[in-house]
Amino acid sequence: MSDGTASDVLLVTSPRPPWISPKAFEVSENSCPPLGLLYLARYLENAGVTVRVNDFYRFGGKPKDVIPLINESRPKIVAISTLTSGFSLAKRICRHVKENAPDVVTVIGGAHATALPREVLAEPDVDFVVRGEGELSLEELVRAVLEGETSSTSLSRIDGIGFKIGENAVLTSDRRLLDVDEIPEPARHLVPLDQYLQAGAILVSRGCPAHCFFCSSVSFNTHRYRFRSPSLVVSEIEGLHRAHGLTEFEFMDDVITSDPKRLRELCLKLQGRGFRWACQARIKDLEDDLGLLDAMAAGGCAGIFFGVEAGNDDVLRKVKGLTTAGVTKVVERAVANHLNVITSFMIGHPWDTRQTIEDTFNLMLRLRDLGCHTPMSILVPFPGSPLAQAPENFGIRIESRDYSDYYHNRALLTTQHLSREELREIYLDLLFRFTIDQEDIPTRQN
Ligand code: B12
Ligand code: SF4
Repeated sequence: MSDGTASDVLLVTSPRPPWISPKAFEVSENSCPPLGLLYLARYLENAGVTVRVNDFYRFGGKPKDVIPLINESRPKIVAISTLTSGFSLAKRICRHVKENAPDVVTVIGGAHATALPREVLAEPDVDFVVRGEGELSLEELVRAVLEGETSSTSLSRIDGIGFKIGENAVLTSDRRLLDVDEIPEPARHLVPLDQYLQAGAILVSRGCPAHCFFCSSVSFNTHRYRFRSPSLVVSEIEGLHRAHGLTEFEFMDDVITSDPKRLRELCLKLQGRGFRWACQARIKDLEDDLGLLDAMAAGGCAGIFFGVEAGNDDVLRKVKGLTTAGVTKVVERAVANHLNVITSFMIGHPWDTRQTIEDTFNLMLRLRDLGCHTPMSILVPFPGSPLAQAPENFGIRIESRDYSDYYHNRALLTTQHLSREELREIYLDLLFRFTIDQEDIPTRQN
């Protein structure tokens, strides 16, 4: 990861918050190569730019650990990937960069910068943000910086970025979404792949067509779902198998089931190859197409993650357009196909009362009896989601703007029915009742 040679661009992930135990990274879900950064790195390398990647999130470290890295590789640009919860640490990385190498340009990209570009640019040590898919935007920005073409006129021509003129933030036009079949494979050689438990992490698609009120996916993909050509996916899988001996893969997509035709084609191509894979899927896509689950199982699917989110029919309909009967039907078929099923739940929806949460708990128990893992979390108002953009439309008050608290086990909201304190108390009570005979900690959202 750190070979000590000079590089034009240093790409880093924001470190994990100090309160997360290193043990959490011994769990496979938390040990995934930073695909977003590796896609960016591939574009930069293809453009002749030298790049170094440091994954603080996976391998630990503090914001100040960027200092030896910049001393060693003397980059012109330090670019940081962060989600909302890592933003305060990303800011501190920028501060250390500016204190130690004031001429180095700082860039922040990822979900948080996409949702709140002006807020991120208001930080004195942040020079640029990149909004949405970053491959082309970063490549053009890096070229402009390396060639000294950083007048506001030149920068304004680069879509998908934000920069400052004096105190004012300027956002350029949105970047058009990429053709997913033209995106080269991530530059996995820039990280020690064998040190990730999910070394076989791969993206089959980008985007999600759904409209969940709590999800920030829309700020990225404007509901456009783009499934890669199955033959390209297979060739990436074969490449990973040849180079690293991998036979187990994790499809990291928001959802994998929203283009059933392409998914069936992919499953057919993978059938009988001996590869096993896990993915996230939408129950809505499968409700009327249970055969897709059979095709997935035949194609090597061994694990499936569903964001069910609620167990009361009224709430479930508002949150996901689903019924508990529909959920059970799909889950039963997945179980019948011997898939390892994770059904994830949230409490604290705008319509949740103590009684509907009890219904959620009961559905969790029923699904557990079917053999599912059932993690549970509290609704978090992630920036960029419809909920965060207009909480009043949902009768919600956001009680904390401390983004380092934006994790799924934190109570951050007061709803029309439940206070923040009540939500926290109910959550702990449910966890206690649930974990008496089973430990389940939420790690992923869908
Ligand atoms: C896989 C995944 C994980 C994995 C692995 C993450 C990893 N190593 O990349 C794990 C399980 C660890 C994980 C954990 C969490 N995740 Co997660 N995760 C995802 C998921 C499903 C896919 C990520 C991915 O690979 N995307 C594909 C790549 C190509 O996109 P990308 O990473 O966003 O990168 C592109 C752009 O963002 C941009 N970009 C990104 N970084 C940078 C940096 C620079 C400098 C530039 C220029 C551009 C740029 O360019 C990239 C290429 O186009 C996303 C949903 C999604 N579709 O993104 C949620 C998502 C990112 N996760 C989310 C959340 C909330 C979490 C957790 C907080 C959950 C929790 N436990 O409470 C944790 C926090 C982890 C952390 N780092 O702090 C939210 C983020 C919301 C937010 N505003 O913070 C998302 C968007 C899901 C959602 N819809 O709500 N996650
Ligand atoms: S929560 Fe999942 S299904 Fe809903 S919009 Fe987000 S990615 Fe799509």
